[in-house]
Amino acid sequence: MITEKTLFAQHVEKGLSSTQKFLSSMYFYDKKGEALFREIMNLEEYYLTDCEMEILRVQGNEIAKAIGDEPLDIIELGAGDGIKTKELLKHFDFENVTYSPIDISEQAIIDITAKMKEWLPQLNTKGICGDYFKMIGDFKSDRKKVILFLGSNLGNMTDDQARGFLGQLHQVMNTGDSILLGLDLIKSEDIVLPAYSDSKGVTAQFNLNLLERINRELGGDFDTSQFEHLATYNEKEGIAKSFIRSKTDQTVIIKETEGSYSFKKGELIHTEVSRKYDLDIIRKIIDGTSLQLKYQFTDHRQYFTNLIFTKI
Ligand code: AVI
Repeated sequence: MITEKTLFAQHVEKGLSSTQKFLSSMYFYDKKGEALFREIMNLEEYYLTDCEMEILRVQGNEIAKAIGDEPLDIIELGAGDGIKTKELLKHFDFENVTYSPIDISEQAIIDITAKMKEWLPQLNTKGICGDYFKMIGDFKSDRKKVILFLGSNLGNMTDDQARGFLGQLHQVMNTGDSILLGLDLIKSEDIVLPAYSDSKGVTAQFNLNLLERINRELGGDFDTSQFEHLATYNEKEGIAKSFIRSKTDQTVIIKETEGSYSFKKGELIHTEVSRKYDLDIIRKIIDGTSLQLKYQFTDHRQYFTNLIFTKI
């Protein structure tokens, strides 16, 4: 059986043996990483959460109307803490909707289901644990589906990965089903860069936790004080990138991969992309699917957008 641990070990082995070292941001989210991400979402500099919250709070009623008042199954991919989703769900007729958060983590589903039942007791909430596409494909209902993918989570994929993801998603949707996508918009460096390089150093801890996770789970001997967080942003392409930089020449041993990995002073491990969008970029990504952009909502500063696509 291939366990998550061996997949993680294989990934680390591949990423740290490459000429341009990399590790996937997918592995940020262990227990400590999830807690650090919650802290990031509360930072002044991390504008994304506030912007999307404003859209859902101020325009939630219009978004709900745009989605329609027929019986609906609202399915959320990677629901997080549910605070933003609650703002949207409030605007639906609870007699007519069900809410199903889907997550690979059982604990995440237990937590979000319990919270939603406490916040909106009249809403029929049924959490689902498993793989997004399989679970949506297996979802038995003859109602229209609305899939929520908020928080600019799509932005942690390359454009090719995002194309593949939305392509697969549209294949498990029926005609008339919709997606509500939350995306961070391209804007200037003075706004984006501090969001990924905050003054309290929480993002740095979040990034370096990846090395700590390798130490904890794979028997690595990273001295994390000898590495530092680096964030970059290229406004022209609209992509923020995170790296871990080695402060010195050093060698690290990882028991589980049975390997040793050398780092030169200044050498980078690429850990994350956080893509920022405009309508042209997102149109190119959905090109070739039968998803049609129907509505666009933005916050008052036009930093963030929530888009509704319908499968035609
Ligand atoms: C989850 N994701 C959309 C966040 C982002 O903005 O890329 C993760 C994150 N990375 C650093 N700060 C937040």
